[in-house]
Amino acid sequence: MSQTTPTITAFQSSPDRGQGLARDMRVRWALEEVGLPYDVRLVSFSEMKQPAHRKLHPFGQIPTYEEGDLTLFETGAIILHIAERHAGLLPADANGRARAIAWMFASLNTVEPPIVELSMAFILERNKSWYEERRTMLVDRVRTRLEDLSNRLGNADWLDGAFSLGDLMMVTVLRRLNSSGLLNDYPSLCAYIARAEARPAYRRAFDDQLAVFTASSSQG
Ligand code: GTB
Repeated sequence: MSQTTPTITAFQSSPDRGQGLARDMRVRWALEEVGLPYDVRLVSFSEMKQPAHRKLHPFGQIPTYEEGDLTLFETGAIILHIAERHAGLLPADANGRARAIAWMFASLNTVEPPIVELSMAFILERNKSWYEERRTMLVDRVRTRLEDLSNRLGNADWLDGAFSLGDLMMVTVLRRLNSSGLLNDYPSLCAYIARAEARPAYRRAFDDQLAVFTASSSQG
């Protein structure tokens, strides 16, 4: 069966300055894990809101995924699509697959929301008089998730047996806390992230998105 080379979209100039925190990183990493070559179309913030891009992504965001006559948005859907068609991100047995998918949803629905809320509060509310009080509450919510995740991971390498799309998504979610210092209290989670970042597929994806940022910043 011939495989159409997929095209994803990514920020022309990522606000994270190439730290691999924008969500195209997840898709790049998944594609690298399964060994599928891909093209990248870079879009500016204004292009993202134009009708042409909104046809691909109703909310005017990145990443999108185009493969033949299929267009997808939402990183969870994109990564599941890749994992279902190519070996490397899901276990062979049906129950193991279901559990790996549950971990992917847990990363997106249970762990990511409080992390995003904390970072959005910093971006949008840090000059408000009540910010410190709100931050304390948001940090507590994040810590609750980190504590529970750390307890479940224990000394294991990955969340449920072999590395899966659940780990891939969870690690990209946790990395958003890098600059907060909150991860430092959870050595097993730090080791988990480091283990994932040492994977050759992760390195290739990271280097590729960094090269995009480096090129965009050298163009002034
Ligand atoms: N739920 C969607 C998915 O998983 O695909 C969320 C997609 C999304 O949030 N896309 C963001 C976007 O396009 C980019 S990744 N934003 C532009 C807009 O909404 O107008 C979010 C992101 C952006 C920047 C950083 N950073 O600088 O650290 C981190 C994460």
